[in-house]
Amino acid sequence: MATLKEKFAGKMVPMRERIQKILKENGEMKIADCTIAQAYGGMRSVKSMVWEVSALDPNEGIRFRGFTIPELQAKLPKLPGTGEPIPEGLFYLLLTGDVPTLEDALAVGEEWKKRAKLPDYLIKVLESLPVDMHPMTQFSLAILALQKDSKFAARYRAGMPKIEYWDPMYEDVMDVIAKLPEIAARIYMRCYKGAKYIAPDPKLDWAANLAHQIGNDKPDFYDLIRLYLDIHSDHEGGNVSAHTSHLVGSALSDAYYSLSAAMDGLAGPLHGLANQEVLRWIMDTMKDLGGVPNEEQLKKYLWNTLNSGKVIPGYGHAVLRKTDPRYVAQREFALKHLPDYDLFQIVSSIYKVAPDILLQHGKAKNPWPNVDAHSGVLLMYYGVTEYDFYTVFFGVSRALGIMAQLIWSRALGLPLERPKSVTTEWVESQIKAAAQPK
Ligand code: HAX
Repeated sequence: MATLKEKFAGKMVPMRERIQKILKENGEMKIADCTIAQAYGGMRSVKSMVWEVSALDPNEGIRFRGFTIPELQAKLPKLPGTGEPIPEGLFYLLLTGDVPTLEDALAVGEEWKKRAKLPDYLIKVLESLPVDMHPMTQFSLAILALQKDSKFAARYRAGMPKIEYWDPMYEDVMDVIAKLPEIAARIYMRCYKGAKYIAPDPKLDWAANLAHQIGNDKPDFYDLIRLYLDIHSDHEGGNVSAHTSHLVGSALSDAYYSLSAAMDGLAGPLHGLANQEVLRWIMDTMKDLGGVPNEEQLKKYLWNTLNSGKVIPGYGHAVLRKTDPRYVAQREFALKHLPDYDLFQIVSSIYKVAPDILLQHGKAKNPWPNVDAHSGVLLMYYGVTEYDFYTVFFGVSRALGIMAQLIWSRALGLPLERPKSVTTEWVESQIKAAAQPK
């Protein structure tokens, strides 16, 4: 059996040739124009970056290497007696484009276990942080601290040729992904459980070990974390976390810099932090209304949120125009495992009433729920009540997609990202010139 690294190396040369042919024969072909509104409006829909590992369709949602979430749930390897694919297999798919066997996925897991031990200096860094520092800040700092051991940075300094960049990038990516569950768990146990650390269990898979190290060993919770880490892993290249990692990596910053920066973007409330905001919003609703709200009360509360100039967290999307399939996957998990849970009932009631309200409100282009509308309630059900921590789970998962792409970016020799900016004065001059009679 070829190792993941050998498998990737075999894919790299044909892919380089494929892209060189496209650039040589069709490099000047136009694929997009950018309007003034797009330049001011966060570059929505401007096709100006290549991302190999996943693609997002506004109506259908995410496909990982061409596969929808239900297709992946059927095709990717699962451990005997469990319900969801292990993320080790998803990473293999994202990196190589091929569906792994269980043996392939387990080999990735073994590789990660060998690289998982946290260095002493990192533990000291974590122990030095205030426990009331946001978990995402701690997570980003921990990843950044590991940069000290970057193999890419060391080899670059020693004068590595460009053709070799992918190799130490691969090593850094495998090293950092391996360590994320323990970093996350240490932050959780220190902030919320009096620093009662639990050692990783070598018999468990990468996702189950995260659950285990936060002290939650229910088999259904293991499956929830596997599902969670699979579905949050990637969402094409233009979202804030993915684009940040791509941009930072394009300066030949190593995987640690790139991932830490991506986590800073994920920590924004319009992006990954929305998952904690959803829970905060639901808890505030229950507190203000003195219990589980009925649909009429929810409608009123949703209008109050909008009328006070706030967004409804977990709803809307910059690309999607239908219910997010990641929301649907989590809803199906809830229907199977916790159909009567009161917070799930609230999430379902919001799903019934919020889209119509957002349509009447008339601003959001997409009134449907995104991934973050559902994830917190599932975690809450299994006892992870500290919602400030939720985005860290998202970050552990998101590393899989953006780090697989980072290896590809170095393998393909993608250059420094450097779009052109213009001033408003320049925009006005163009408008004026266009209005002149020809
Ligand atoms: N509630 C209220 N207003 C909303 C809204 C929502 N859920 N979604 C969009 N709008 C508003 C926007 O704020 C914007 O208002 P202004 O014109 O006053 O600025 C208007 O509708 C048009 O926005 P849009 O084009 O539909 O959406 P954007 O592409 O600008 O933004 C967001 C996409 C996801 C940021 C947006 O829908 C939002 O703020 N949603 C709530 C936060 C959220 O759930 N974020 C997580 C998104 C998924 C993700 O990245 N997860 O990590």
